[in-house]
Amino acid sequence: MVAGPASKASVSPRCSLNASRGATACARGGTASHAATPSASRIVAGLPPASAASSFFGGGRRVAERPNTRAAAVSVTPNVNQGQGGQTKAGGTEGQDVPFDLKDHMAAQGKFINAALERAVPEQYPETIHKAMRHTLLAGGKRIRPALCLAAFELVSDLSGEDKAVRESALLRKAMPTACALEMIHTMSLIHDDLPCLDNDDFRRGIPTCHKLFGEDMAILAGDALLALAFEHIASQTKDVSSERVLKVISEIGRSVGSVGLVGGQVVDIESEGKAMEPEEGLETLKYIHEHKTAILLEAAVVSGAILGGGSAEQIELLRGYARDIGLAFQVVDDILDVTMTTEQLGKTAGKDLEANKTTYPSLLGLEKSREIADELIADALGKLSSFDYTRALPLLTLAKYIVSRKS
Ligand code: GRG
Repeated sequence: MVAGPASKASVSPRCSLNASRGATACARGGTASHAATPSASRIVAGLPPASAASSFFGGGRRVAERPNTRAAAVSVTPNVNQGQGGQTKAGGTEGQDVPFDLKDHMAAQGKFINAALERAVPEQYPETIHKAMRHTLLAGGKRIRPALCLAAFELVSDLSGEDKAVRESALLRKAMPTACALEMIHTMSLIHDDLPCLDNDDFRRGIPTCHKLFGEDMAILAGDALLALAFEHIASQTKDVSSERVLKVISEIGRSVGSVGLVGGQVVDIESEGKAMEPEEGLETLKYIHEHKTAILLEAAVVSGAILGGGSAEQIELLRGYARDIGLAFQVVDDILDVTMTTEQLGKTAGKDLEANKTTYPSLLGLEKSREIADELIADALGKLSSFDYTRALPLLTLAKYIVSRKS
């Protein structure tokens, strides 16, 4: 742990986007310092940092080394109470008492997703590119996007009465190809984001970044190949879902990735660096960046799951609203973690935003206000689930909680 108390890490709003890169006049997160980067020799040797990659689920390459993530109680959880060890006792709107253990649920989903990803990207000729594609993909991320897709699918398609084998078979045929595609797209965006021309990062998910091990040429190509495979995988591997629904999913995800999605968010991020803006404009710009770089893929994940599961138009729109809220909250929390956690805790370089003098929620509004915003967004998200069956909505309800309470 690094940073001092919240108040110390808050930064005057006036400093925001008016500060150009490298300018020192603005307060830069008070005393928030960055924890030790893992030793260069470990990275060069291809070894993970001592307490390596973040993975919520288990099952990834390094997961066993990092079982530190537990859904902790948060302040904004109508109907959902977090018990010991991550167990949720759901009072429920009808006064039911439904035990739900997010940690167990995620561990099971994580194994399920990781096995599918392993099958989707086999080692084959040409070996180098497939090794590079698998390197970051199978390094054990939290798998939030595929988990959201599967959870939304299960919420709208009633599988709750089915036994495990029937349930898993339906998920594998209908939703898992899209869940895997979302993780491929997310991973390719991380690989490209880490390149020297963008964020220039040396490690990700607790292991060296793709370009560090395979070179920039292979990292660019690995990202490109993952992006292409993602769409091919949805089109060729989804079974027993109408072509119309599959096309809708491909369109939804395509939009979320392109120039008005992830790429657009990244472009505005690059162009706003060091640009002088009034605080209000700065906050608007930051919201645009977060909504497009981060929230939009979470939205695509939830909406795709709901489309594949046959959700009604009304259900899909409610779930879209839920996803937008948790997506923005996710990035606000990411900004907070950047200044409050260590490199080892995060599995990626901590303090990058501060170092690059980037505008973030904490730098604009301070840590306390940023936490409040994240809590409010999650409360809004939970509200949008209120018309769904409570028990079946538990994975999405608790995932929302996890997003604000996560530590990596
Ligand atoms: C998508 C075509 C295309 C290009 C990419 C580089 C780029 C354009 C966009 C940057 C997107 C980016 C890296 C956004 C940050 C999103 C974010 C919060 C990542 C961290 O997600 P976690 O915490 O990570 O879920 P893990 O490792 O657990 O999966």
